[in-house]
Amino acid sequence: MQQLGKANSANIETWLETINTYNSTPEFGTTRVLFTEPEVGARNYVKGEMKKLGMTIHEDAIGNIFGVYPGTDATLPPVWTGSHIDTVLNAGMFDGMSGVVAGLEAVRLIRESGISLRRSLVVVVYTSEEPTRFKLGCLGSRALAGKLDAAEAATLHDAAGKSLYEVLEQLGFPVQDFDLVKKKPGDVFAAVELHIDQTGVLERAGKTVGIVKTICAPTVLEVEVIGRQSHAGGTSMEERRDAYMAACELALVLENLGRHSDSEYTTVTVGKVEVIPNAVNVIPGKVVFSVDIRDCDYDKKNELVMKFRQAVSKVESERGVAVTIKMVNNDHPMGCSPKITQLIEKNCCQQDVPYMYTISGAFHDSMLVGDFAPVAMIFVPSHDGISHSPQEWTDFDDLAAGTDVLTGTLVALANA
Ligand code: HGY
Ligand code: MN
Ligand code: MN
Repeated sequence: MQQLGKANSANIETWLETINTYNSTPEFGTTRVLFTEPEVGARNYVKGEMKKLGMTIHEDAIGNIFGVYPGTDATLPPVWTGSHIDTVLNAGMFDGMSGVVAGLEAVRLIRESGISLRRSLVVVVYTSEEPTRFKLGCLGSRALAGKLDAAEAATLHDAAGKSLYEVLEQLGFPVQDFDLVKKKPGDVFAAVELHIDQTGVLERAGKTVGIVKTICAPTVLEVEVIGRQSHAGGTSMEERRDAYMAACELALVLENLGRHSDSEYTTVTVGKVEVIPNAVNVIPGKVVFSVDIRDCDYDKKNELVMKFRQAVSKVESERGVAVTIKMVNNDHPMGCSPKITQLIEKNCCQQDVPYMYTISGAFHDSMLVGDFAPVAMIFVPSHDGISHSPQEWTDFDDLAAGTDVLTGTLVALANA
């Protein structure tokens, strides 16, 4: 009986360390923004590693990379694994990359074992899971789910005013085939993503694997506050229409709504603030700030947005400012497939890997892939719960153990 070997943590470390060299901020963490030189370099490196593993490679119109390890029956819908390799600004080296590397290691183990798979196994590198360049996350998986088409890609602009569509076209992606990106239910048999926990839950519980039950979803707003720019010394406190103070009041309203939500998974973040003209002795006339609201209960998330809108009207009338709210995205939480989570649990038990069920406060590509395929996620511990930071860390042995559970699960699905 052919046996799967054990994942090699040194292998995983080498892959992650090498991907990490494709970085535009080596002086402070890792920054690999969609379709910038480091990210294109990392894409090419990963494709090279896929080829070494005997995989054939396909890329779609939005730049999703599919590394295919062939099964014996090409007519059967494949099994997917994978994640993203783009990052937030000054990130760590594990968020996303862990899932891509675990997929490569799973293929290496299966190939070396001689075990044949009925269904092909596809390692996917999803385009731009992070909203860093175009303010919207999960661009590749969103297009796969049919929630981002060519016309919408032309309306997403980066800070330089370039649209996603233009960038794709300039890089030579087949934008004319954008409509072919979308997958329909049945096209993919199952999709399992390994990812770091990005909280301290697993580490505090002493568990090596987290089996995700539900993936929380974001509602992202862009809030513009227009007041009246005027002199810091010449304008009395009564006659001011200070856009920044109004924005601060709204931010505290949001924090209060988040803290007093009756859903334990509600989070509210104001992460990005633009103050205009941003001068020491000028009362800001305009402020634009981001709002990132998460929950695994869609209705509760919408209820919080509605309460925020009510608070906006109050601040407008009391402060004499004008506020506009642009909804960037309002995603649905995604439940993971119990069929697959039970398979993951079975592999944890067979391999004697300590595990627990958990919820993902972070969003992931699986949140959208779940629109057309049954999904599940395997978390591995983040040290001190730190992520989206240069201090992000996951032990390579934990990554190897998570990869062994992933590999066992993928083989079972591919031969189901
Ligand atoms: O923001 C998120 O939840 C993900 O890490 N991009
Ligand atoms: Mn992230
Ligand atoms: Mn991620």
